[in-house]
Amino acid sequence: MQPRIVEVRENVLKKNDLLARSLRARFREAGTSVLSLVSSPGAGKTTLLERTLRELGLRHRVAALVGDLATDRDAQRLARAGAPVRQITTGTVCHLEAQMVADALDGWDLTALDFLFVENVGNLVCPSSYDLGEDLRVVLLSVTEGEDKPLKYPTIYNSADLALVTKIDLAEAAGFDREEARRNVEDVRPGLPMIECSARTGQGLDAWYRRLEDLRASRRGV
Ligand SMILES: Nc1nc2c(ncn2[C@@H]2O[C@H](COP(=O)(O)OP(=O)(O)OP(=O)(O)O)[C@@H](O)[C@H]2O)c(=O)[nH]1
Ligand SMILES: [Mg+2]
Repeated sequence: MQPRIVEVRENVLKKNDLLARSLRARFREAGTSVLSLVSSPGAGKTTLLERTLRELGLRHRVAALVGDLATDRDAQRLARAGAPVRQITTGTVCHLEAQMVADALDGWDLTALDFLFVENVGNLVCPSSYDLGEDLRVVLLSVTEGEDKPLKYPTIYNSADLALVTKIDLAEAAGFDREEARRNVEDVRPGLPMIECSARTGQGLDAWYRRLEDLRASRRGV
């Protein structure tokens, strides 16, 4: 039985990869920069996005998709920023798949969007295997989770393009060792860019916005 299970899994992933590829082509053609956010539950994805949609939304046309097993609570929070937002409810599935993103985009004019943010289900394991057609995959590590998470969940770091150390305002209270966290990320994914930030105080968000502007500029070929 074992080889058969592997076969089915490979087919599912292959199907996802093909769909992700066509999504990526669609985003490129429309000129939309797409970022996905992955992290353990509660690392601060929605809080960062609430602020990003509000602040980046002053200069760019922004929207978001958000995945959760249940409820549209995150979508409601994000919608308060005034941007178009859709919730993807996955039921028992612990990650987003390209098909779910494609379905959620139904009826949206991508050419009217500069940035699309996709908040994945809070999970450090499953989302790593599923390409969503994004330009940039951002992994969040909050200071309250412990510095060892990159060592314990390397695949998500290997699939990411940028790491955000979030809730940096709590670093001292949590006894968070920044250098150790940096070393651990470097061990599993040498050269992965890292930004320390707080969506609460705004610390470090200038570097986050600069990265987003750079992504946009590279899309326009500037
Ligand atoms: N002090 C502090 N708290 C934060 C910060 N960002 C988020 N939080 C808090 O952390 C908790 C979880 O934040 P969320 O933004 O809901 O986290 P999430 O990653 O979207 O969670 P899931 O969608 O459930 O995976 C909330 O109570 C936030 O107020 C931050 O920068 N500083
Ligand atoms: Mg959330």
